[in-house]
Amino acid sequence: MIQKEMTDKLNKQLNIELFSSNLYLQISAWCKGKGLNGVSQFFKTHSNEEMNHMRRFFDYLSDSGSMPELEAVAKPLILASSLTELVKFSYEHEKMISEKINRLVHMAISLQDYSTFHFLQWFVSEQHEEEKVFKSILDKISLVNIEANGLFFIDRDLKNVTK
Ligand code: OFO
Repeated sequence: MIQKEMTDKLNKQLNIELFSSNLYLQISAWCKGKGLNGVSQFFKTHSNEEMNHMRRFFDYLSDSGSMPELEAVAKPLILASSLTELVKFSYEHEKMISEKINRLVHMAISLQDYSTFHFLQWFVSEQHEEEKVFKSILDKISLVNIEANGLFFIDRDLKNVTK
């Protein structure tokens, strides 16, 4: 049985993952509206991954005898007006998530909850990968002239990106 303090925080993270899934799904629609079908597909796939993250928290809580609690999800706001800004925005979002996962890890250690500590290790690696993916897209964008043909190449490239 997980301690209440830890359960509350895991449940909070479950709902943040749900928000992340909606955020990336909304971003995929934003991209499609601008004709960026490859980028749109990339973000749709990413949205599915976030939903899987949510389910991991859901199952862990449930399997540990705690009640997962789904909450109302905030409307996702996209604070970007170009592809570069959009990827930076997503990168910042992932860095924020990594910080939250790290705080959960700290809490699990301080409560001597080694089961939760072990569960969270997957997320520590996952966040490392996600930050790497968004950083690598930003690096690619900086290599091409995004205002000219670069947008076409980035769109084509992202269609095939999987983590
Ligand atoms: Fe983007 O990894 Fe979950 O939130």
